[in-house]
Amino acid sequence: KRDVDHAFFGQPRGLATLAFTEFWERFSYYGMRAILLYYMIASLEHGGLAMNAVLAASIVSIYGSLVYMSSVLGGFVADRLWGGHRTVFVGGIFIMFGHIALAVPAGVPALIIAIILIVIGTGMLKPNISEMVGGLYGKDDMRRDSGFSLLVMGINLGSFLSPIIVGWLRQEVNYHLGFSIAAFGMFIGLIIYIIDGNKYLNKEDFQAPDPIQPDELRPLLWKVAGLIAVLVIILVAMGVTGTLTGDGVVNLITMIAILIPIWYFVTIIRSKKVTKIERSRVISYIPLFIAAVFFWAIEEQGSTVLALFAQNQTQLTLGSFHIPASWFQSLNPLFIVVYTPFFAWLWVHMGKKQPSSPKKYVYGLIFAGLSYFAMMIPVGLFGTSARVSPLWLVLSWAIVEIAEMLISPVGLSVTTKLAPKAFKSQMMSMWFLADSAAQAINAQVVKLYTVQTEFWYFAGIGIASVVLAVLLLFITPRVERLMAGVN
Ligand code: LEU
Repeated sequence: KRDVDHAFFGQPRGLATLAFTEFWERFSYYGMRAILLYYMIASLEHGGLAMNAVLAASIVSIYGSLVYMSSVLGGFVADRLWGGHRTVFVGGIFIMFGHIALAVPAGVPALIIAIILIVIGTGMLKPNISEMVGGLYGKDDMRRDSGFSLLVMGINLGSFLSPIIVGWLRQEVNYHLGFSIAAFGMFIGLIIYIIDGNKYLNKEDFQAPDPIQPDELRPLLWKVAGLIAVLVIILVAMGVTGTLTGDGVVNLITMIAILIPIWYFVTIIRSKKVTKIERSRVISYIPLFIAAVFFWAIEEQGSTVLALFAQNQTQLTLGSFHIPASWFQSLNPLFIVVYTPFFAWLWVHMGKKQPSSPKKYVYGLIFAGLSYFAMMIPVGLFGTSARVSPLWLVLSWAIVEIAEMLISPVGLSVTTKLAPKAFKSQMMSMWFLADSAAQAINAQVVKLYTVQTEFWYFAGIGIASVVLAVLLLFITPRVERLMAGVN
């Protein structure tokens, strides 16, 4: 009999199933995202929607914010209704139909439907894939960290390949063929998931770990009804006051994305189910959360601000070859794939002498700031009307991805370690909520970005990041104490 528990690079065979599904999901997400901004701002005769660039960048940000905000919903459905297996499957179907909506040339209505479907679908799929990967390993299984590294490799291989393929197709044919390849990617992911899933996934993933009890149903429905009522009242009020515009909705979502994590923190810290030490750990997580928000804000601007820079201010012709601007989106995952083995080696090599998690965050914020300082150089040297070498963008991404290595895997692991027993999945959501809040803030911040303000835009955000790093460094000893034994 084959040893299913060690069949994939010495890892459980289920890891391959989950990593491949996630590969295709990220392929579709980042492929679509690589051309979405360009689709919105391209003129009608070039097959676009002829939107203003700032509004388009704002919408891309708010879309990203919602995609990670909905992980809260996905966690709830898996924990309390369906279990992870079914939730992921249904999520994948939503995502696929979202991309199909964009594959048909139906303008803004199709865009809105696609965004809604992909937001719901990704929320159901992505956090539960991570959760199920964690579930493949026993508590003391030493393979756990390398299992997650392989998942990250899958994510980034998908994110790397898709802007190249999807971006090339949009350049050579049109946007809609690009979007349909994204749909096709998710379709392949689902097929693999169905064929393999039944055989190799944990039996526990086939039912909800904490199903809703009949007596909980009523209060829950009331809560949901209340939330919907509040939302409707707000929307009506916006309609009456004439603020129910694209911009108004963006502002509303920004506020919600900032309020949700605050509400989570308050609920967890005040809960009676949390012990004293656990509470101290959650408090130590607040500055780390803020730092993560700041880092993701810079990182996620790669697909808005830097994407605009790639299209408008970068030399894209190499002889007779025209580089699709969307190809720059592959730099982020490319550097992750290249750096990950080095950092894995580095932490093992440094062993106990390696910096604590808060210190790694400090260094991460400094590199994030440096990546924006790097963008000031070409703008300062050549002005904003010149087209500069693509290598400046390569340099900026090479630097920001060092930051990602210091914050993303570290943050994921410290989030789970600082989680109180009673709030494990909420803390997991918190990790995605950091990115969600970041992109919600970006939806506002990108409004300051114009070609005229560009130099100071990069300067301001870069300096802010370094200042935040210094502040975090100052309170690091206190944060470490609050972490109570976790490092
Ligand atoms: N680049 C990451 C991913 O696609 C972002 C996430 C951790 C918010 O998985």
